[in-house]
Amino acid sequence: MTDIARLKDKFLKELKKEKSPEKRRKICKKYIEEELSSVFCSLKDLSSKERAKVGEKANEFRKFVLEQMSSAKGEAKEEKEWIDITLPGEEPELGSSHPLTKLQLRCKDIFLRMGFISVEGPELENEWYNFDALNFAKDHPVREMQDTLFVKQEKRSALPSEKKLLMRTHTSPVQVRYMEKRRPPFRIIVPGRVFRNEATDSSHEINFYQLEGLMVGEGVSVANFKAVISFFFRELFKSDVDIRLRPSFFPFTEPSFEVDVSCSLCGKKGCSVCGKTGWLEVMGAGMVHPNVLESAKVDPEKFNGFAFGLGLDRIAIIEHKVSDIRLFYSGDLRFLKQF
Ligand code: FA5
Repeated sequence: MTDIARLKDKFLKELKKEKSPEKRRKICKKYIEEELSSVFCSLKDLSSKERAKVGEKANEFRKFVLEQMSSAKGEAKEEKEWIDITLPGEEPELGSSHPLTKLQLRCKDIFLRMGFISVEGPELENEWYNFDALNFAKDHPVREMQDTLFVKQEKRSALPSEKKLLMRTHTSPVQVRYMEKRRPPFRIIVPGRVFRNEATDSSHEINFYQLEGLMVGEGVSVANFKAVISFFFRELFKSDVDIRLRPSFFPFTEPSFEVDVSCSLCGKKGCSVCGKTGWLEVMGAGMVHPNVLESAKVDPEKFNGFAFGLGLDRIAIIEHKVSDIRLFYSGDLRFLKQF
């Protein structure tokens, strides 16, 4: 028996004794790095004939050890990555619509049933549509930095108001955008996100959702408005919430009013959400100002109409008895998963 044959015999015996693939891999490594390397080192002391013979056998053995080593390595990897296929699979977590999205869809559905169509407008608006076309005076305080989020622009003061950009403060600019391209009669709603530079509290956010409504035609009256919103709230709440109209002011409506809904959180007794009044202001409204119709190239002598802007977040507060508007934007799944 040659030295190499003896070495192989010893190697196989050692390998057979070891069950763990990791340990078998280590034995192979030892034979390559120690045993075989000393065989190769001793080749120089042999005659050239012997060297060729022993060298060939040693190379064959080395190849054999390397094969054993790679199969042990494969087994070790498999052992580590072992999967129990009998375990039940992990269920993927399904997302769901945000409560404000769900509410928006329900509101849309009620208005669509009354013959309104839903349209959209840009969140990045210009001063013309957001203020000028809506009859806001040039020095109206809402145009101040502390109320509105303006976009930084080079040489802004020299730009015409059509080019001065801001984050829209309400959905009303879409009234003009829509009307200027079409002829009455119109019945539209505009759901969307709006932005204000506000100090937040339990009923005020810096970004929130509105749903604008606009109905323009011949002989449209406040009575039509009351009929439309009464039907809307009845359908939405499916219960008897009280509604009241208060005189108000908006530059783009005349006359103007605020619409309040009774606070369901405190049952009209007064709480922090309704500012101790028992009522929550949910909507601004009024008859479209003739100047706005003119801005949109609609003849105010022939046509008139009503418009309203509903605060969706406030409705969600009332409906779900949520104590703070900021929870809707917190991204807290413990809160959101309840809806
Ligand atoms: C407006 O934004 C008018 N564009 C509404 C309008 C449209 C009037 C058409 C006339 C004709 P106001 O600023 O009141 O009006 O906002 C409308 C509603 O948005 C409020 O009634 C309230 O429900 C909601 N709202 C206002 N500010 C906030 C805020 N910071 N956070 C949450 N909701 C708000």
